Amino acid sequence: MKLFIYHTPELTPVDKVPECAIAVDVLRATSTMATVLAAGGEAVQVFSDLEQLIQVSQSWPAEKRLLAGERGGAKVPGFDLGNSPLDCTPDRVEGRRLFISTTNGTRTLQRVQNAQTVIAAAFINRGAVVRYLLEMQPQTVWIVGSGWEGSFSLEDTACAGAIAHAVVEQTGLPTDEIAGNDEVINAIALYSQWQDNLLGLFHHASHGKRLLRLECYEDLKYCSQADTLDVLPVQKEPGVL
Ligand code: 3SL
Repeated sequence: MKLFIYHTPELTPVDKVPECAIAVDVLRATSTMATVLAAGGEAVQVFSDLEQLIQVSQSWPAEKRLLAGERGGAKVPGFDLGNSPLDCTPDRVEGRRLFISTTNGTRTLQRVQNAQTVIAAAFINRGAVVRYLLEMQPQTVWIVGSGWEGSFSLEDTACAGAIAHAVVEQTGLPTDEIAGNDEVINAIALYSQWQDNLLGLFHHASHGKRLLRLECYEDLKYCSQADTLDVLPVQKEPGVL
């Protein structure tokens, strides 16, 4: 198995498709998706465009759908939910499909949707993702951070590093054998430095600071927990997990 880490979706090669692509948007899209599915959501369907989301969701029974929209960290007016994983309680999401559009995370999933297997990962479900990799042994794995509007974000690269770190540890293989690009070495180093204080890392991250200004401290705290949900959000059809 070779792992390749890309800090943003824009950095992924355009002429290749990996066997397995893992989209990461720790703050907060992939954390929210994992939470919805762990809470009994029927599925999560992702959109980059809000108008398209509204149109497609209308073909779904009203009592079986939830519309989640975030722009700039804030809830889109008129939508049921923003992008806080803490709003995705079982009583709210069970049996319902979440139609979601966020600034960066949903774009990452769309960018890699042609891979044979597409997974959404965050710190909270890192263990389930690593277990999948070790069981299925895909040859080529891309771990793609969402960043913020095309630029690097600390928390996504640290999460990519957390996945790579666990693969190295649990296979016992040398890092150089697992690493398909230099970003893997770099991301493992970042994660290793902060693994005991992920919430502290989020306080340094520009998007962490943005969310703190929006009074989302509890979201940061929730998303900084590692391996709390045993859920593997895997794509069933393009754009649907
Ligand atoms: O960029 C995204 O996709 C979102 O996760 C951003 S936010 O955390 O909802 O602000």
